[in-house]
Amino acid sequence: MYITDDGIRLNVKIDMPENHAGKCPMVIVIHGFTGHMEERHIIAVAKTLNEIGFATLRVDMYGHGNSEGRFEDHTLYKWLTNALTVIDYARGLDFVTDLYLCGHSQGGMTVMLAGAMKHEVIKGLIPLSPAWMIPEDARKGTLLGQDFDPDHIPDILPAWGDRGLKGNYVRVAQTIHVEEAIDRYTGPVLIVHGDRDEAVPVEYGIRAAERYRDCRLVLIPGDTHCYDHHLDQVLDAVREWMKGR
Ligand code: FER
Repeated sequence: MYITDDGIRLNVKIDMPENHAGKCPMVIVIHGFTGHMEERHIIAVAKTLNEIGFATLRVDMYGHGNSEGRFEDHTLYKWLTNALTVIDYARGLDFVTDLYLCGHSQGGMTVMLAGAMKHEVIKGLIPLSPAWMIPEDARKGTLLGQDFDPDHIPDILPAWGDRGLKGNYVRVAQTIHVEEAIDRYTGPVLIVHGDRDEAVPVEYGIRAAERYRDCRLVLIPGDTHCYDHHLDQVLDAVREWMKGR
């Protein structure tokens, strides 16, 4: 199924909770940079939420998965307007009661920003290994394992694999200040982060958790960016925190 955001078709998938009858809360689940809605950890988190009474809406963001837009053209602004559109779509569904946001990595930073922008209607946030070093790194001139002059950004950065990413991604990222978004969101937050994360230093999960007003932090000992070793512990953390909400 597709939702259209300003002419761009976004692939979305809604999964209802088991034994569903009537209204229920919903969690929007967003993948990371180069990711998509069918990744193992994204599906697993959605399924866990479905098991404890939450509907989920997974979405492929601009330039990712089966959504429109080219990867090289994606920026955090585009992802943010995608998120706002999906939030409004979910709010318009007649079976949806409370609305939560969950995102992994770049999707985690996206829900931190979108949650602040829509704080009146977002009941809780689950940033998983949130990649909120991206704006800071963009200002310093180091992204994707490459260094560049932050005042003379290349037109194209070679991204992971054989993909390129336009310098506009960096220019947009340089304008974003995640600390302000953290301060603006006063609802409950769960952050989960592997302490051997090779892509997003675990210090970012820790720092965000310290700064949020109401945050539970679950560190997964020995685990990686996509939870190769202990995905079950991530799911336990999500289940425990969401149960009873
Ligand atoms: C980077 C490191 C990590 C980066 C992006 C990420 C754009 C995001 C990872 C993810 O979303 O999984 O240098 O540059």
